[in-house]
Amino acid sequence: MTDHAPEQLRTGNGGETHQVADDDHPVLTTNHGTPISDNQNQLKAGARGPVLLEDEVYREKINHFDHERIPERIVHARGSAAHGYFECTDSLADITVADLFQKKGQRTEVFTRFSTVAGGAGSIDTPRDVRGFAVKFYTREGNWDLVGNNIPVFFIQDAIKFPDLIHAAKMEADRGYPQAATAHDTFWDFISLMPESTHMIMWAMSDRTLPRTFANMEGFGVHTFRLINKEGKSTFVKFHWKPKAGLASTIWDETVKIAGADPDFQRRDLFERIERGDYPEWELGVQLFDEEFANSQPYDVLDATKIIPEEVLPVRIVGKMVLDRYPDNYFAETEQAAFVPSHVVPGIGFSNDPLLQGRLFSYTDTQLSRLGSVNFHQLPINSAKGRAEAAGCPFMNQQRDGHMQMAVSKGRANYEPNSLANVGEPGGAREDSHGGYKTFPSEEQGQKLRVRPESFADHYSQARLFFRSMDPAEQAHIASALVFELSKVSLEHIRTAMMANLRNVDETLARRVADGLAMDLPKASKTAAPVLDMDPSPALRIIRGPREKHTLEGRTVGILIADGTDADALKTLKDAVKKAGGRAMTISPKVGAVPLSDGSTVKADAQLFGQPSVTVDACAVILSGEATAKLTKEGAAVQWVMDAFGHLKAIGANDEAKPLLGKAGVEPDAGVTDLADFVEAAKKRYWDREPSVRTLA
Ligand code: HDE
Repeated sequence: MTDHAPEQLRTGNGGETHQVADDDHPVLTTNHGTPISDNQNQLKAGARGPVLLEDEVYREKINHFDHERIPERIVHARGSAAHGYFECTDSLADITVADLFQKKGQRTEVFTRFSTVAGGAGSIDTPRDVRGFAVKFYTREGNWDLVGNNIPVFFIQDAIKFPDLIHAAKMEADRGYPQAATAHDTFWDFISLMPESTHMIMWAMSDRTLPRTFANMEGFGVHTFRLINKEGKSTFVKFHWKPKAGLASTIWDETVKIAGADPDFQRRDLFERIERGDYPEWELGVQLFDEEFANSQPYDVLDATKIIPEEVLPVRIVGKMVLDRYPDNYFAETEQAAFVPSHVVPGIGFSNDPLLQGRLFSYTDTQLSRLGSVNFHQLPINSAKGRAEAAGCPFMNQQRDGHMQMAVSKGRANYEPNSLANVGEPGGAREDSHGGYKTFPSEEQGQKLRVRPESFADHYSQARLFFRSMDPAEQAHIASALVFELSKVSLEHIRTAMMANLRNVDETLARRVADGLAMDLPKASKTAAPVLDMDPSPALRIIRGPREKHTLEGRTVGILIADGTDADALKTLKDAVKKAGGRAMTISPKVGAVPLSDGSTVKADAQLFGQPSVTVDACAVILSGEATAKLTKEGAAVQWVMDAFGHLKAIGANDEAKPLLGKAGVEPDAGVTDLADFVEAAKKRYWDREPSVRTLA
């Protein structure tokens, strides 16, 4: 043995390649910088001997690996994020001193994380769930975290109920399921006993919780915040994000199938959009109001279960956000990002909303157990970018030490006031009574009480407002979602209690759901305040609403091809899709090389069995007669077309392919076209088709 070359000994008998450092490959080192001579074998006492404890190279490597996972977020565990910028498009300098809103054209870096709420980090992208919409603005005056959702209201009014809500929503305590789903007893038990959640339930059962992609979602700050100007005047504000790509959702059946076909559907979409330069973009809007307006509304603006309808108070657009860079490393950035709503900057303040006030404590606390250190602000993704006059020095204070301290603070002075710190040393930092953060000095007085204000008592008027503002197709989706979710509730009394609450929202809704469940309607539950008939707000619609966009921009057209597909027809269609701003994806039973009619071959972008039509926005079929005959006997091809029809998508086909459409049960309507009319037709879904393909409640 001893006369073997050392290389052979190291790589063992598997013949693995032993790669060594050279001019192109730097030397591998331990975390402490020691060069490593062998990354293939543990240190042993003899070639076949026991492993030695002194092997620091192995111990460091495995020790680090053992701790590669950190506790996932207790809520919003599954998330995807991107970097980008915010640009001020309309100055708010008269309303706030916040640096990012001062000048038109001024840009501020952002990091934005989207998430689901209930599922674990490894769960699917597309459950029926609220989506988190958290934006970290790295302003020159510190970081501002606007930690919102894609729904403008919340389930509860007081933060003390949050652990109860989340325990009820997540998998059940004894059986450990269902994952990422609200269709189970404990969720509906809690909801049925918390009438304040009814408005949010209308949103949760609507298409809002089935967004097509992140780029198709609105975002909301939810709470009332304050903006504060130079004179110290406060203006109340609600924040809105409006997607440039327009609002778009999926059909429930489609969502369920996406979950199986591609659990990472939305994460992949975000990555691929950015890769191809199709950057997701939102406008930032504000609803600005004063105390007088607040007092004139039939609800309390401090109650996070209420909206201010856009028709009552328009949204003023003040900026835009563009996400143009995917993180380099998922863990370092997306996972370690810490969003903290109490992180605001001069010019932005809080209202007394008891849900917001409770959040101001929770988020820093949660980072301590998740990221494990009071120094979580030093991680690059969380680190402030620094004040304009001290670029490169993101924070300055006398705080010291703690787990994972990254900074090497110089000087003796770690207290303030002091007379010892030299210029430039953090110990020399002092307060700024002019430019420093100032809390708005609102007048507060009253007894110390645990009480809900009377003005929070109306739990149904806005639930009714939401339901009655919906398009008939959306109302049918809400009723059907309630039937589905309540049909998964096994305890009769929970369903009955829910139905009693629904009667206060809208009698027709309650009747439709009761019919769908084949149950009698119970008596309506008692309300704590009269239920009002507020004016409907069409701005709340997705379907046939003001923000449903008919476009191919940012959307994908799947083109089913096979051996013998007409080369000209394929080229013409691909060009037309591209010209309309869309992405053409060829899908074929075999991907490697598809021979076309003119003798050329083309590589398909995806294989039929792995790319069901739920993953694309519109479907074209270009097949030869021979291929059509084969594919009418191929379940995946028939299902591809059948699902496209059932999910109300446009379907375009050449004449030879039409038998496949016939086999899939496609009936003629405005969305079923020849190839020539297809691109125009592909810009929308065909809601009128729905009653012919499924029975809705
Ligand atoms: Fe959160 N929430 N939340 N939440 N929340 C967290 O913080 C909490 C609420 C929201 O991408 C946690 O870092 C309480 C409303 C988003 O990392 C935790 C209450 C809204 C994210 C927490 C609420 C949100 C979180 C878990 C009741 C919309 C993900 C991990 C008062 C306005 C941010 C973490 C990201 C995350 C607490 C309610 C949005 C436990 C106590 C309302 C988008 O601190």
